[in-house]
Amino acid sequence: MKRFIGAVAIGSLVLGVPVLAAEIEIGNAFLRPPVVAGGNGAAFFTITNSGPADRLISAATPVARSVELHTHIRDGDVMRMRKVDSIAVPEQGRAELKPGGDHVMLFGLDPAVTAPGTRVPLTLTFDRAGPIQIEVPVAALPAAASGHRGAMQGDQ
Ligand SMILES: [Cu+2]
Repeated sequence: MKRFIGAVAIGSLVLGVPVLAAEIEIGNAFLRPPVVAGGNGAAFFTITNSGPADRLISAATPVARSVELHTHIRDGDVMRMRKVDSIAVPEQGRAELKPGGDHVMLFGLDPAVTAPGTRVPLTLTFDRAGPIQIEVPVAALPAAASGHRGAMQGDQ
């Protein structure tokens, strides 16, 4: 396995493209649209890593005012969102971004891309694997969407 990874790394240098990204796979992606037009959305997905430990260090999209990596922390009885510098992806493991946990926060999402099924372009940049371009389909808002965290956590 180590020899295989070495070969991939050399290929990446020669080609000058992020061949290493093949070690990172993104699945189960969905975007929870803002409750209010022009508000904030959140993207969730599973990162599967077949290579060495890596970190998601940034995310970007042309259709939001700004994008941050977030997690939830417990503050007394309340779960609060916090910006984080990176989201760790273990070696030969996975990281799950899901409601109530880590997520990609999209501030001021363009109302033109919030209809269910719309595919929102998102560039994920990994410390080791480099940038990976994905498209995240917009999910329907949960019927009881009202900003309550309990409702959001049930929305998988
Ligand atoms: Cu957030």
